Amino acid sequence: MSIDKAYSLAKEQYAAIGVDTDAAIARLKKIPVSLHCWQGDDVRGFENPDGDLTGGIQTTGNYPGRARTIAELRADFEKVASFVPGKKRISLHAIYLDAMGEKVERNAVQPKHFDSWIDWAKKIGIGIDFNPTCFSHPLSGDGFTLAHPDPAVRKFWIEHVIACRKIAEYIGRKMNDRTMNNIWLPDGFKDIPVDRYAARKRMMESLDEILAADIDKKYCADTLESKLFGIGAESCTITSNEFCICYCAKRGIMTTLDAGHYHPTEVISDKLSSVLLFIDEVMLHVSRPVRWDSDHVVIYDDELKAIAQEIIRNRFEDRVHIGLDYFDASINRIAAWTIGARNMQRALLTALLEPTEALRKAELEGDYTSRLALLEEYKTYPIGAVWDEYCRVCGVPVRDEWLASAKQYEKDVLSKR
Ligand code: RNT
Ligand code: ZN
Repeated sequence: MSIDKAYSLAKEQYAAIGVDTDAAIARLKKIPVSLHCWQGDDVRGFENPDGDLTGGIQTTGNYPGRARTIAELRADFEKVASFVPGKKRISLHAIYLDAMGEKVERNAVQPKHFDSWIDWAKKIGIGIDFNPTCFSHPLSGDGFTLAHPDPAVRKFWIEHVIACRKIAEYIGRKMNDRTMNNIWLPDGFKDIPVDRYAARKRMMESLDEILAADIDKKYCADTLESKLFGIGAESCTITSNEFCICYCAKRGIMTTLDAGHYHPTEVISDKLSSVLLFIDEVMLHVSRPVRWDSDHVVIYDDELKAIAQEIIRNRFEDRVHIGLDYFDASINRIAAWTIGARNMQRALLTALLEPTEALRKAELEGDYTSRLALLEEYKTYPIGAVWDEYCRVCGVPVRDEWLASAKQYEKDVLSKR
């Protein structure tokens, strides 16, 4: 059946429960999703592409064809962008700098190292977000950066993160946009520490020093990402959930909720409504933890749908900034990127096709029977037909058409690397 025909039937079916599918599509088109650059090259970056990934995070797999240069990563990203509907941003890490052949120390990274990224992003019509890189470096080798007991090491990382705030501000100004500056620290103890308080106090003081730098908040929004544990930091992670939530609420900055950074039965979909009562804006790292922070490709599962529902039901799209964070090196990376990004969009659309007010009313009236019955029935409404129409109007491949194109790109480009 043609997309048109299926869409008009779906439109009718949704109209019967009070859902305007055209309005849903129009609203979805405005919600940006920040695609993480690091799916393209296994978090290596261009500072030292042959160096080891450290900081307690790991990519697994050695599928051929990863991007080895800035040009390759940009070409790959453009391919992905052509497969993913909706408004897109790219989330860059400091190690993805364009050093123009020079060796640039982390604490000396400058706005000019991102000029070529800005030009490219403008050209392809996407926004940019930023991340300091406090890992994969000799001075983070013993597992500590901003909370390091040695003041000289702390100073180095404080300088790096301040440099990154300036870069984010510069990008925001150049692009007439607000760039998220997402700060994640790997700091933690492998084994049981004696003085957790002192380490966390050092972290707090370093962050305070970083935030004291004069940066225009109009262009740069700082956000701090917590974590439960990392490989090699199993016994105590300094920037734990409690640390970050308290810090961000008290200091008035954003916080980042990464779907893989909590105990296995905790979900970030349940955290948003609490956090947003006390913190103005939140960044998400949408990921898929499998038993641990494994960063599997995001699939269209219950938690992804629940995250989208929390945003859409409460009209939080201006307060919740959606970013993706996963890295799978065991399958075609372009496909991995695309699958997760399309799923994020698909989940948002699914949430937009819900007659929320009617469900809310049932809940308020204590009619939990209707609430459950209807939620289950709506699951098999013709979401796919609306999704196909959305892809069509966005000018991206419909259904699995993108896969053949990704395979062709693999044959023509990736396999030759
Ligand atoms: C690590 C954090 C962090 C990184 C990226 C590369 O556990 O999730 O966000 O994945 O910054
Ligand atoms: Zn993350």
